[in-house]
Amino acid sequence: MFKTLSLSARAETTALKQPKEVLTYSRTTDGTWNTSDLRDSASYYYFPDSYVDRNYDLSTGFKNFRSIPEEQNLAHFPSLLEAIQKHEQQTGLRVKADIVTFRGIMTDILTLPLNQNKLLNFYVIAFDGQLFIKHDDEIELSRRKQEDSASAADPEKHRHQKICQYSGYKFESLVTLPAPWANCKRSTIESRHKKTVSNYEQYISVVRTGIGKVKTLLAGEVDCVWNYLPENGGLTLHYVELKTSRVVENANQALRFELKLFRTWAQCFLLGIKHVVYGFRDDKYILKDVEHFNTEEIPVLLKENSVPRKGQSNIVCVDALKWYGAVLDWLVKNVDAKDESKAYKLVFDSSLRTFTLNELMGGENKALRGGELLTPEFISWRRLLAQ
Ligand code: 0WD
Ligand code: CA
Repeated sequence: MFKTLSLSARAETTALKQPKEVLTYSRTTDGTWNTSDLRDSASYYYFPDSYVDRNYDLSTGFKNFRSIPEEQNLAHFPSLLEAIQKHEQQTGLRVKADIVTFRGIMTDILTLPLNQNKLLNFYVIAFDGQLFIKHDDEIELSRRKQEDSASAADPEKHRHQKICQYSGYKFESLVTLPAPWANCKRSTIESRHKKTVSNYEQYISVVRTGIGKVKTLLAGEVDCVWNYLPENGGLTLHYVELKTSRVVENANQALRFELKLFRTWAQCFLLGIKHVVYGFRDDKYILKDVEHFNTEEIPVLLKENSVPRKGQSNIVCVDALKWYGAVLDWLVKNVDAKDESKAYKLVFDSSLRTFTLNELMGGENKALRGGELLTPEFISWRRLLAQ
């Protein structure tokens, strides 16, 4: 089987569901996953405006960065499925969704109309009436290695790129606290700039949401909490996405920033995250400014406040949503959620400007159902639940 969807496809309506957090889980400082639903592993935003005058250097500590190896930093299905299973064991019900996947995959699809050079490669399988989608990790890893070795040819540039990457994590560790402000010691707050930076810890929120008739269950990394976490309901409205960017000084940089802001909007919109905080650094990695955006105001900013784009129209978020709606609709129509004998590759090829869905004929189906995506534990659990 071979099906295609043109990049010009748009859904007629984009009826949206308010995202609702179902569960959370986390990656700990040693890189292991804690799939018990522990909200206390979240960190909290605290960075008063006046702290900007302190001219923090976001490259400080670069040499001591505790950086998780790339092979361990892939979107990890076994831990997601374990967390879902624990949640279902508590409720006694299967989570309702047509598609279960990581938010990053959906961000790639949603932003595709404005990022058409991107190559996308995902696996899709149906299990227990739901579709599960994951990255092709091999392609993802080799793409990253290639990018890295290409830039390694110019050591200075390579170092700059590495420090820029680091500065994002440094910014996170500078503006967050391990607990709400009132529960932190003054010394914890004031020594944050000296802390060793690590990207091992992650807090993942799993959210039920959807577009049109398609219901999704998306797992995404959340950076921190804005103020406090309510007992129940509206949790994602209290989350923050942290970003860093170079200070914007000319029209070209403004254009690039708009595209970044668009991608950030997509990322936050999908999980229902309300707050975005950008740290702006100069070429010497000094933090010059910190700006807060409400996710819902970003589409208005992009539409009305846009820098002229050469021969291109403004960034229209609702158009991207119509595309996203069309893709999900097409997927659930073309993959039979009850047919567990098949596996598919979902590929976007920029030269053809189409998505293709190919049925895989090799050993992929067996591998994906034997640990590469589904785990034996999760399969047994769902069989038990269905009885
Ligand atoms: O390529 C990787 N290493 C990826 C890892 C790609 C996509 C996801 N992931 C992992 C994440 O680390 C997390 O454990 O999957 C899980 C869920 O992620 P998600 O929320 O679906 O991923 P996404 O929305 O793409 O990115 C969220 C964060 C990033 O934050 P920023 O502020 O940079 O968007 O996941 C991390 C990163 O912290 N992340 C990556 N880290 C290193 N290399 C990468 C990457 N290529 N992609 C995402
Ligand atoms: Ca972030």
